[in-house]
Amino acid sequence: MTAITREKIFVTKPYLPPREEYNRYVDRIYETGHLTNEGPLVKELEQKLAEYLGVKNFQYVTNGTIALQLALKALGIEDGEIITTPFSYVATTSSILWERCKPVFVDIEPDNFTIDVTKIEAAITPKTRAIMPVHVFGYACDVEGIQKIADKYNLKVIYDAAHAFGSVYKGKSLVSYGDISTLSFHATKLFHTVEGGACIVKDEEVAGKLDLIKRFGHNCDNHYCLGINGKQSEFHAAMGLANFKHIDDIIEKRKIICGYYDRLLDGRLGRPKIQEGLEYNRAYYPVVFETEEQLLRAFAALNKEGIYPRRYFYPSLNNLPYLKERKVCTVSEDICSRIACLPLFVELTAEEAGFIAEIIVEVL
Ligand code: T4K
Repeated sequence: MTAITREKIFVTKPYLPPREEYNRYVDRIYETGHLTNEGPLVKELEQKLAEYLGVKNFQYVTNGTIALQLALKALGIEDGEIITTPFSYVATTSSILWERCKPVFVDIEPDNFTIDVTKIEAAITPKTRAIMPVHVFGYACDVEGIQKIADKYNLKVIYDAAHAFGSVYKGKSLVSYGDISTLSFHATKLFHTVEGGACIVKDEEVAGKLDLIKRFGHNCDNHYCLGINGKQSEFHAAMGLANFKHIDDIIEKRKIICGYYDRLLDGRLGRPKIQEGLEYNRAYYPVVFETEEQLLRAFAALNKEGIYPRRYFYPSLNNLPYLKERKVCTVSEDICSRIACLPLFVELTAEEAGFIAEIIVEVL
């Protein structure tokens, strides 16, 4: 194995646009003095992203967590049970708890780690208000199956689509499904605005409510309802606009790196199955080891070389220590103990991907 001297390699490295392109947007902020509160760059970014995703009622907000909280509030869900997945980043569960609702975990299906639609109905009670599935890693939930259940029981569907930017399912952006879909534009995401998020809202009236509550619930001196500050700044929008120009290139480069891993790992590790009809965005490169012990050995070997993959996601969220009730989710707990995401970012070279794969193969 060839040891190469290199900088540390983390699970991701945020894409940064050419400085002069970002500066051009920042110059506009300096010219107008409009820094936040629905400024022109926020509006321009909203319009561009809505067009790119082919959606209406696109609202750019502070981050992907507040997007989930705003979604619950805008749909009038202030208590009750929310059916959700245990296999996600903690924000999915914590946003539910923060809004004083109860997360009810339904296990995942082992093929692509999204909520197991066949187990949802059994979890519905008279207190169930909504389903909050996650298009985890950018893979598609069974959107048709989930909608059928939601219609049957009159439930709202909020997709945590934090990872789904750029994934297209059956010709439509994955974020166009559900009553509301939320996105994260955090620095670690394939498209980012440093911090940021969005809500894509189906119903016009709900969209109006969300728009109002994300800016304190008032228009000038007229106060209509309880609100919060979920607005986004012009500087964040500037980064988004500068990055947006490169989005196709970013996705293309990630595809190439995933291709290297696919070839070099050659089916030696478990990989999620891409659903028929899904054009996958390559938001992450998850791999499933045979055992947790094998994963830990691979991590030790990689860390020794300054390479830091991440245990996305661990632990299974049904085991969060601050939950009042424990529910067993066998599949999620098993996957969480054995899954990791390998480094994936535009600047990762073929040589580096090769080195990472080589270390893993040697451990296996
Ligand atoms: N729903 C889902 C399904 C989500 O995955 C997330 C967030 C949310 C909701 C909530 O969205 P936001 O409110 O965050 O918009 C990261 C992100 O902070 C988080 O946004 C993301 N999901 C989650 C999956 O990953 P950490 O704790 O792994 O971040 P951190 O700081 O350890 O970063 C990972 C690596 O990236 C670092 O080791 C180095 C590199 N890095 C990171 C940052 C922030 C850089 O090179 N530069 C940077 O600026 O959570």
